[in-house]
Parts: sequence; C-alpha cells; structure tokens
Amino acid sequence: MKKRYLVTAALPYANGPLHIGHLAGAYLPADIYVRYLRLMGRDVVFVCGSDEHGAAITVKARKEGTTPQAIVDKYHVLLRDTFQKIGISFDVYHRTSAPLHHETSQEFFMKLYEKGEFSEETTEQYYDEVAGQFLADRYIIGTCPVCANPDAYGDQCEKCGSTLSPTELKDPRSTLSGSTPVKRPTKHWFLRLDQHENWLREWVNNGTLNGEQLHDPAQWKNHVLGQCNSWLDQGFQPRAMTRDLDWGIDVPKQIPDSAGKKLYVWFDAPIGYISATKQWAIDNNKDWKPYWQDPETALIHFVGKDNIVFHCLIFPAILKANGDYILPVNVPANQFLNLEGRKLSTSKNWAVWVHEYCEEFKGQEDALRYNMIRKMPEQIDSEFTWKGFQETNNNELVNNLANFVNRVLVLTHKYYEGVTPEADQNQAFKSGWEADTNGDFSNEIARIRAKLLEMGDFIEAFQLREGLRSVMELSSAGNALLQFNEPWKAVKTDPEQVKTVMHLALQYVAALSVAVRPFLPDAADKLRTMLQLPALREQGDLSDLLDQLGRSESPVPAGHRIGAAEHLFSRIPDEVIEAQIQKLQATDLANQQATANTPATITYAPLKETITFDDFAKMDIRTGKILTAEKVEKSKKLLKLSVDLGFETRTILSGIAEHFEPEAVVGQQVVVLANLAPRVMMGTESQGMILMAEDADGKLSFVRPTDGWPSGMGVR
Ligand code: B3M
Ligand code: ZN
Repeated sequence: MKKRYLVTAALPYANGPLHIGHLAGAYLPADIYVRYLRLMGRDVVFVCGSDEHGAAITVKARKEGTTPQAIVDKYHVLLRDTFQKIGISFDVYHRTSAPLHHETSQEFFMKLYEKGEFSEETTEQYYDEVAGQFLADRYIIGTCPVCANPDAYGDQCEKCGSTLSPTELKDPRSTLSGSTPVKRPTKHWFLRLDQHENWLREWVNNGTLNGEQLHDPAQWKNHVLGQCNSWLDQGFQPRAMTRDLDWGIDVPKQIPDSAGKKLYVWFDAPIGYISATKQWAIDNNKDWKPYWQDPETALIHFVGKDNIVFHCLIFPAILKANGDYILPVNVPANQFLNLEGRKLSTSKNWAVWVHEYCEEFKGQEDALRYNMIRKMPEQIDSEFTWKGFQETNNNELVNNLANFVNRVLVLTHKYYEGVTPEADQNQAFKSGWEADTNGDFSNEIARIRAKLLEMGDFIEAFQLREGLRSVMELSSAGNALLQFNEPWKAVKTDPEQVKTVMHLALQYVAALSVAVRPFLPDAADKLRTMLQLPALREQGDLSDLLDQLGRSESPVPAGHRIGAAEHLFSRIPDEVIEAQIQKLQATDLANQQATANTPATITYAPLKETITFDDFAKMDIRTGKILTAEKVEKSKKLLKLSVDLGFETRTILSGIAEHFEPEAVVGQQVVVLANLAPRVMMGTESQGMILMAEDADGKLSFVRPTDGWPSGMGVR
C-alpha cells in the first residue's frame, strides 16, 4: 500500500454545463474512490478544476458572440456549483486561468526546453486568410483519411477516434470562415514523443521502468490498455506543444521567436492538476511536492474514454521528460454512457444536465448517483433511461434500503422507546444471510464486517458497481434478518429473542451508515442522525468501524438512544418520469425541425482509386428484369431473385431484403453485373449482381433503364 494518494478527475472544459455522461465517466467514480480512501484513513488529495483554454473555449465564445473570458467565467462557476450540489468532494476546484497555473505551466515548459526535450521546427501549417489565423485542432475540419468522415477535426476524428494532424485531412476547411485554408510556414516546439515510445510501451504493458515495478498492469482496464497499444502501434511522431493562437498561456518570453505563441491546451491542462495541488497546499498549509514527486504516492487519473491516451501516454511523457515527477499507477477510465438509446450530445441538447436535475430533484441527489453507479460504463458502454432511474430508485433504494432502515427504527421506538436493547450472545435466532440457518451473534457481526471488506476490495479494484452491490447485499441481509425472525410476531411469544434480533438489526444500520458514504453521501448523513451516532468525518471512520466489529463490539451499544425515523428515500411517481421523457421528446422534435430547416450536409464516400478503361471494359453489365423474388431462409439480408437477361434467366442473391418486400420488386427493371464469378451464399449459387444506388443514410434505390427497355442489352 502506498503512503498517500493524489487523485485527479479530468478538468472539464469551461464551455458548457455538466451532463450525466461526464458524471458517470470520471467524476462519480473518482468521488467514490476518494471518499472510500478517506473513510479508511488514508492520506489523499482530490483535485480538479476548469479547463479554460483551447479551441473548445474560443469556438464557443465566437458562437455566442462574446469573449472567451466571459465564457469561462460563466461556466467555471456553474461547473463548480454543480459538482458541489451532486456531492463531488474535491479538495480543491481550481481553474487554468489562475496566475498560479500560468506560472506552473510556463516553468514546466521552460524546464523541458532547457533539457532539450523539444525539437524546433518550422513547418507549413494551414492558415485562414479570411480570419487571419493559423488553423489547428478544432479550427479546421476536413475528411478523415481513415474513415472518410467529412467532419473530422484537425486533432481528432470523433467518428473513428483516430488522432490526426491538420495536414492529414482531405479537403480541409476553416471552421472560422468556412474558407479553404492556404499553407504558411510557422515555427513550433515539438515534444519528441518518438524518443519516448519504447519506455512508454514497456511501462504501460509491464508496469516497469528501468527494471523497476511501478504498477501492476493486471489492474489496468482492458479497454484502456487496448487504446494505448493501438496508439503505440501507429508509431509515435513528435507532437507540437505550442500553437498560433491569441487565447491561452504564452510560451515563455525567454524563448526566442516565442512572440504570439501559446501553449497547446493538452500541454497545460494536465499540468492543471499540479497547479490545483499547489493551491490546495497553500490553502491548507501543506507541502504539495510529496504528492507529485515521492514514489510513495499513488497518482490516479479518472477520465472518460476520450481522454485515455492523453493521460496514459502524452502526460506521462511530459512528466518523465521533466524528470522530477512520478507517473500514474492507474487510469481507470470508463466507457460512454448513452441516453435513451442515443449518444449523449451537447450540441443537440440530448442530455440530462446535472444542474437541472439538482434543481428539479432537490434533496434527491443520491438517487441520481445511485442509478449512475448501477449503470456505470466500467467496461462497456451503458445506458441511462428515465424508467430505469425510476426503477432503481423505487425498487432498490426505497424498497430495500429505506424500507429496512425504517422498519428497524420504527420497531426500536415501538418496543424499546428508542433505546438499543441488550443482546444475549447465546440467544437462538435465524441468520439474515441464508434462509433457515441458525444465527450466531458473533458470526452475524463477522459477516457484516466481511461484507464491508468485500466492498472495499471492489472499490480498490475500481469495480464500483460491485462495491455498491456489496452494500446493497448488506441491506438485503438486514431485511432478511427481520423477515426470517418476524419480531412483530415474536415480540409477544419470545421477547428476549426479539431484543437480540433488534440489537443486531441496529448494527446492520450502523454498518450501512458508513458503507453507503462513498456512494450516497447524503443518505449516510441522514443515517448517522437517525442513529444519533457522530457525523462522519471521512477520516478513518470505516477503518475504525472494521476494528470495532473485529473485536465483536457493537457500534450501536446497548442503552444507546437513537433518533427519530426520517425519510431516507422517496418514491418517484410516474408523472415525474413522464415529464422528463416529454422534455427529451421536445428536444428531439426541436432538433428534427432544425435539421428540416437547414440544408442537410451530405456525406459523400471518398473516390476510389483510378482504374484504366481496360479495367472497366472487363465488366459485362446488362439490363434485366426481376421475374420472381423470395426471402432466403435464416437470412435477414438476402432476397433470392430470378432475373431475366433476355438470352437466359439467372438466379441472383441480392442483399436488399431489409429494404424491399419480395412482392414489391417483382417486375422491376434492373442493371446486372453479369460476368461476376458465381458465389454460393446460404446454400444457393448467386450468378451476378444487381446494381443499386445508396444514399447517405444507407437507403437503396434500383439503378434501372428507361421503362420498357429490353433485357440483355449492354451497359457502357
Ligand atoms: N478538458 C477534455 C474534456 O473535457 C479536457 C480534459 C482535460 S484533463 C487534463 O474532455
Ligand atoms: Zn475517422
């Protein structure tokens, strides 16, 4: 175990509000992990802040007709407040516009410069003559050389995920003016990533650096390793760490030719974690250095899937190039969360905005956290639905957890006037863990403890869904303890047994009051108040509880007076869910109208390689007519057609079954590639191919001669 932890959550761009995808991707998992570490008494600092540089900000400012400063000021406050409302417990929430961060980034850059880590290169870069600006990253779009997406950005194609540089784009266009850019020479400082490739490969995959074991790769998620390796396999090129922009951090003045140059946002943003830690140290009278420079610190970056390579490869290269810093021991990134069957989209407003949720569901913040954790995209993409949200709230939080707590509190007041009864260690009762097994007092306490340990193991392995499951199993076992022993009946026949059962039930609630804390912080507070136990400090409360249970001691001792039963969770009625679904439907409608009013941007497939006339002449293309058509058994795609070619009738299998009913194509005139080598599909030989046109949405149309045209005629 490491001596201390520095946990980071990706710095959100201060260009828009927070949605549930962000929450599930990085912030909630980080918060659960950190709260758990604090409950275990570990030394941990949790840092985050607003990312206020880069084209994400300036493009947004341009769109809204305002200044970048106005944009970051507005969203920094909104983000900070939203995190606080939904219970993300950062130790510091900083911002990259802070002077402290500017200095820290410039010092970092200077150090790398002096160590000769950069190569200076003057290259031809795209320049927008209309806007008078060089075009990097999101200022330029064009066709992706990998997947032909016509709207790939200069730094990345969002469709296929490839990392790009502007000069790789085909048909580049400026996002500022729409004009076609020209090339102009400009000087930049490139990090020699090529020189870091070998150690990065070894470090990511084996966890070793210069023969020293720094992390255990078996603890890294598969999809994270996969993304790193597919990047590494493409080979590393030097990457520019500077930009020609007017918004950002100045390249240090001491460097010749630096006038007008800014730091690349992905250079300064991760250094923002360091600046935030410095700010925290100033505010708390601590030393920031051990958290970043002592190998006894575990550095962990929580990020969404689109930030993986920056945190696993580029930032580590920057840290290593500096030489004074440790490397992350893990980057437990999540995959994406979808919303009601579709990708979350800020621009299409297809999202659940966390600040809106907090307004509309005041006091029910934990209910959202709970659903997000149950559906957390830990290994694969997952989905949020409002119905699902209602179900997890009503069936799990209300029916299981809240119901259990309520029964225990109400019965304790009813039978014992709120004073915890004595337990008799030798009393016979039924265990809450398995139906029809006899309970044993110490064993029951040991099982509670074992569940808490299990929860901890899951959290430490970044399996947060499983961790939450352990907590809910604790609640289920508590419920079962009551169900199996029926104190409401036994109170008349065997009051001594009921005392022991209720005493135990209170210990379950006490254990839950700590165990739910990482996941449901408000519920934990309520439980502590209900039990009249000291408020949690998140300083070793769980390790203390484990010790206490280990000594077979009751955290709620006999004679302890509890407080009144409160509502822990409330049912969410159908109307509330319906209203949210309607809100999304309204968004959808507005989007549809907007697209109907704007001319569609059509995706054109890229042109294939040039062929010679001879290549073309090899094809024998003929007119024809479909005589019969039937579905092919067990195939969704294929129709079996008989096609008249005038001189003969062919059997042709055509992949159009998802587009046309067999009856609808009989009599259809077609154009056929007649000398295509026959091919057996689904047990039938296909003797040619019907030519179809396909539109941007994948709809098909027959290519056909004029009505009444004879079959068998050549097409050229
Ligand atoms: N702001 C990208 C994003 O919000 C970026 C993360 C920076 S983490 C250092 O997805
Ligand atoms: Zn692409």
